[in-house]
Amino acid sequence: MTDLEKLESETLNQIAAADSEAALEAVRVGALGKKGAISALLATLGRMSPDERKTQGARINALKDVVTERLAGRRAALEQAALEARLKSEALDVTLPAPPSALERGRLHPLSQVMDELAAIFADMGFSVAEGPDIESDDYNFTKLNFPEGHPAREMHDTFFFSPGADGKRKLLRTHTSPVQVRTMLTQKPPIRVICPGRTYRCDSDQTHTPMFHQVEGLVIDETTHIGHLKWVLEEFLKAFFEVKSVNLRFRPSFFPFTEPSMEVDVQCKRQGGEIRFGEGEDFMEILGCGMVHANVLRNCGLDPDTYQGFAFGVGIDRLAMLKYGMPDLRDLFEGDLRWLRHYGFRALDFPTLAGGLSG
Ligand code: 2NM
Repeated sequence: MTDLEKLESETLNQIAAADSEAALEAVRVGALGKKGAISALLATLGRMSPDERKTQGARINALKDVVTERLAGRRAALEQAALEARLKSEALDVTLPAPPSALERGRLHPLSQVMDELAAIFADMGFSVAEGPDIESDDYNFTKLNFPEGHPAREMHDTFFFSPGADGKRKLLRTHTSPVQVRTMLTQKPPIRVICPGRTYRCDSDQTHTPMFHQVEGLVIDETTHIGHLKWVLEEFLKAFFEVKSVNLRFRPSFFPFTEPSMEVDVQCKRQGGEIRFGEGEDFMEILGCGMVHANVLRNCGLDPDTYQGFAFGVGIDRLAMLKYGMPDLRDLFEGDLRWLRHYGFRALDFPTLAGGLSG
């Protein structure tokens, strides 16, 4: 074997054995680099005779070509192997379920859900939602609503009062959302169709009362609004809310300072094994209060009772939520227990609509 053949077989073996791009580069430098073996051979050509240079030159250049070609081939193979290894190690099983995001894990409180349902139901009947402050004046919470000074109905509300201000008047935490309706009548011209959902406060705490609770009140005022409209609205509301085909309502005469006549409404129901069904059965359950807005209230709010008349109603949202979603204890609603919320909560993006279903 000539020296050239030996150099060729050694170099090609080294190329074949190089197991990384760095090792391959070392082989290239050793053969074709400035001080490489083949470069050294090429440098000897200048000292040869023309004949010798012709034969040796051809051989050395042939060696250089074959080494260059093998280097390129090996480099391509190593790059391909590196790519395959990376694809394998970074492989992603796109059929695996994605971990739930915060948006999917979070839950809406059932009271928020019920308030969204109420907004959807009443929006469908042409009502808008009105809101007002939790801290109210005695005037808006009581006087304008026909609770005379010193009237026993004021005491019945177990009001939380603030200390008197510079004007000697006491602010209070609203005991119902009716002051929002007062504000609505004072600022809007009839026809008025609003619901007023929100927090209300009374100094009362036991199994069925919390000092803060939620109410929705409705108000409709126009020139010919009558008690038949009231009955229809309540029936449609209760059917839509409890997702039943029919409800049977019983109207009992009652008293509220702001309505005349005033009524309490019972809904027919069937109780069995801790479950309540509406629209059937022997029992009646009291569910809301309502009436035709008192002429004094209309006058106090700048409306002429000879032109306008209307109805109003009030419902406890907390009890509505408990009845619909089977929550046994009122106080759990305000505990902030995450385990309870995971059980009773609603998915944030399942917004209730009449067309798509109120409660999934
Ligand atoms: C109820 C029952 C009956 C009511 C009346 C008014 C207003 F502002 F128009 F006078 N708002 N809410 C009302 C009437 C509330 O809750 C049980």
